[in-house]
Amino acid sequence: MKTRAAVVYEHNEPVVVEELELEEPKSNEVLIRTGASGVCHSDLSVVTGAIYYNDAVALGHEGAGTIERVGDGVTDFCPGDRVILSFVTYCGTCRMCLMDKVCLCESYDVPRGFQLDGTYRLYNKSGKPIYQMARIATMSEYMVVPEQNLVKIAPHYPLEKAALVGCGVTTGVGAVLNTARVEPGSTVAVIGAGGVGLNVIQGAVLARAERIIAVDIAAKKLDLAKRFGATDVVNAGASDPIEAVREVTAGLGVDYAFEVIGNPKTIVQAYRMVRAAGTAVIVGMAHHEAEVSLPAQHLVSTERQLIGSFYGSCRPRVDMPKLLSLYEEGKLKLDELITRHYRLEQINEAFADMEAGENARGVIVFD
Ligand code: PAD
Ligand code: ZN
Ligand code: ZN
Repeated sequence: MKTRAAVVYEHNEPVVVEELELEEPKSNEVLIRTGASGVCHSDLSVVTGAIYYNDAVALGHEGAGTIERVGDGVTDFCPGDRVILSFVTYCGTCRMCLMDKVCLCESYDVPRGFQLDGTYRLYNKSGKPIYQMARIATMSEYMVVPEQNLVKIAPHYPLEKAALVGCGVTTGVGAVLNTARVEPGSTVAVIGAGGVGLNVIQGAVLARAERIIAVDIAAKKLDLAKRFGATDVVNAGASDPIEAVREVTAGLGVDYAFEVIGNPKTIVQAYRMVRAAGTAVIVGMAHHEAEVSLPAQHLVSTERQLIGSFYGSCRPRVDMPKLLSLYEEGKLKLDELITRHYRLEQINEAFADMEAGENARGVIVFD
């Protein structure tokens, strides 16, 4: 069958929206009609090569849709089911899965652009095979994906809201509640109040943090940060964010600093913002070859912790339905995250708006 998708052929060139041939689902795979796809900075990082695929790739990893058809052996899903796409595949039986670290599943050495049998489902008009970002590619009208990447949701949730739970919301809230396990009364700094950072802020609200200091260089993002629960804001373009955070915390530094940009400079800032025995949590995905340099003795003598958080250390089928329930109860903001809707053909405009700091989240909607 045919599908229109957003494809990266060359790094730092405009993304190509074109019709591709999509193969039918094989065993344990499912065909999805995409409802909506959020535009995350990780998609832009695939365009720039910061997140690296060695050949053409169909973009998108934050989406939700409706099941059209299922392949052989699929028993948990039926046509008509609404699902969120998770961007990790997990077996449920390996050591990491049994330790509840399903995002770090050790069972698959097939690179993430392929399906689990090591083959492609997408081909362009000249017959060239196209990878699927994170095995899913949500910026496509239709997708064939492993059933393990699906999270069934109640049918009444709007797909454009559910899509955001596929990455930004789960990553941000999960970094606070699952990875760092922030305690009530903590002081928290969040560097980067974009689509993911705003969710770190609302995660800190859910964790009942006492102070939540948002740091960004865009005034618009700092206004949004306040709406999402920041108690203090720092414009890093106008003042030194490390000093500003120290001022708010009586010279001590914060208990937790979250870096949500993916920049080695701000990763070091996060480390320097925490108090002794505090924790810097790195959420931003830096360029795949970037390195950070930290004061080695200081790390020991202050017992600071530096930890990474991938996909909010989530368990997709446990955490995503819970996040939607919190939304329904009015405890989690999803409507306010969506600044603008785009058609798939406007993907390059959506990336330009992201780089200009225009949106909390842009969302691509399909018919
Ligand atoms: P975004 O572009 O929506 O937000 C980034 C924010 O950082 C913007 O508000 C910028 O204004 C701000 N910013 C940029 N430079 C600075 C600076 N020097 N100081 C302060 N603020 C600055 O991106 P996003 O929220 O979609 O993604 C953020 C990062 O998170 C990005 O690296 C993405 O790849 C990563 C990510 N990680 C995971 C994961 O599993 N860890 C999942 C999803 C996204
Ligand atoms: Zn993402
Ligand atoms: Zn596993």
